[in-house]
Amino acid sequence: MKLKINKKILAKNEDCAAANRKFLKDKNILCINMISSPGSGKTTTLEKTINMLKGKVNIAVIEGDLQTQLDAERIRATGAQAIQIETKGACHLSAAQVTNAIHTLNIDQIDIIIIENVGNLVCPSDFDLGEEKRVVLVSVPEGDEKCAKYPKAFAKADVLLINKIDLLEHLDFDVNRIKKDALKLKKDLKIFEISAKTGDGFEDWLNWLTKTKK
Ligand SMILES: Nc1nc2c(ncn2[C@@H]2O[C@H](COP(=O)(O)OP(=O)(O)O)[C@@H](O)[C@H]2O)c(=O)[nH]1
Ligand SMILES: [Mg+2]
Ligand SMILES: [Zn+2]
Repeated sequence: MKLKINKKILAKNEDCAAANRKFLKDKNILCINMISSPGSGKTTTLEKTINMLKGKVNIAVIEGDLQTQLDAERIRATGAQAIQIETKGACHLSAAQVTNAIHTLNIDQIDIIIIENVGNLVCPSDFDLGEEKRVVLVSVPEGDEKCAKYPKAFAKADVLLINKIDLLEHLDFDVNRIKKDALKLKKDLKIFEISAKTGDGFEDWLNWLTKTKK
């Protein structure tokens, strides 16, 4: 019974995601779904990305959190548009919530919409939001076993961002291990090592982003 209901929910979500994808494609907007654990640095990475591309690429953000408008406020402080979805307890975003958010944004001047999903490496992987590309982010303090433990998040991603590399010298985090594990799950995964704090490694990530937009 439970399985049947889950299948139905996922099928309905797929329809909605397909409609989002078509709508954004017609408007020539690149949409990215960003997935990671809480605190790994999604919002900080987005702030840095927006600031570094200012005047060149216009980015809007859809924020997902259980509650509060805090992340949307951080993004707005950069000058970019941000819509906050408060899921009121749900641990992932659904495509229908994203549809509403897209229609709340002023999308006339937007090149890229980045969705910061609810901090969770588990069920967001199962919910297509209508994105063109999926980015999974892992940070150094979380440990290098994340791919092994949460394979689906990596197998379905196009990009892996390894964040907080400024902390590598303080922690036992084997970058090669996580890269090897990730590439086993997805052989053409693009991997960038970054520090959202210092801006290290951003050049390659931003190049990928701007190239993918074209
Ligand atoms: N040292 C260091 N701290 C970072 C980096 N990126 C984010 N942080 C810190 O990690 C914490 C969580 O960041 P946040 O962007 O809110 O994570 P989110 O929950 O994934 O959106 C904050 O205290 C950030 O300042 C980084 O590259 N290096
Ligand atoms: Mg955040
Ligand atoms: Zn969930």
